[in-house]
Amino acid sequence: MEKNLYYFVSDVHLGLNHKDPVARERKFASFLNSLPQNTRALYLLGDIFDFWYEYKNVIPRNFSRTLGALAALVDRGVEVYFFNGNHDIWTYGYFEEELGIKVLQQPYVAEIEGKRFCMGHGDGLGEGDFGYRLLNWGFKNRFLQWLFSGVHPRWAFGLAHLWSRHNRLLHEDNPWVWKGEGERIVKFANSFNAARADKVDYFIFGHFHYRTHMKLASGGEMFLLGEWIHDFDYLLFDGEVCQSLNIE
Ligand SMILES: [Mn+2]
Repeated sequence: MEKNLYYFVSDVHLGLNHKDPVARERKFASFLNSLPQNTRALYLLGDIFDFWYEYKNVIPRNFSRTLGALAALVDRGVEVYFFNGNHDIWTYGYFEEELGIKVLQQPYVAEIEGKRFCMGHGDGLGEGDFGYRLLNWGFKNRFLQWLFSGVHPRWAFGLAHLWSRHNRLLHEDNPWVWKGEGERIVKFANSFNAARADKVDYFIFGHFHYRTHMKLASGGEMFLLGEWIHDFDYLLFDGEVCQSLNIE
């Protein structure tokens, strides 16, 4: 019997003005279009869009091929799941209602082919980082969102792109270094597993733009996904093993 396939991808940052954004989107859309017939599910683990903001009757331009490919996957019976990343927090029903995608909240535990997965974008999990939490609270606050939705898109999108660029420059000035066991996400996964009887086999997160795989002290393994700005990374689970892969 043919195996069921499960794909995980994050941090495509569509729309980010880096090199050739149009070519990047086409590459992502053709990846989606190329998923084999035995694909059961696709998990989009956040920051697929560098900025997504939808209004009651309007969605952002530039992503037609991606949205079309996602709709086609849903229509052929693939389950598509979407986690909001810190760049695409602001989804208000379009993905569910028009595309048939299920929007999930992290940390989300799912049983897949007898293995237990814990998934999410990975931002803000674990303890600490007060500044980040405060910003995140503001971003997720319904009243502030309502105020923001009254800002003309010319200003709203202008502001968002400035913010995203600032984020990136910050990273470039002060290169981030993976701290291994000491990293907040690793501590989160370890305490998550230590606290439960039904242990998670695989923790899968995005956000860090750092592809890695590690065995956890508390049992289970963690995979962090890479990104689609310089590399084109994804993870495949075939019912038995998880593999980090990338497209040339
Ligand atoms: Mn992120």
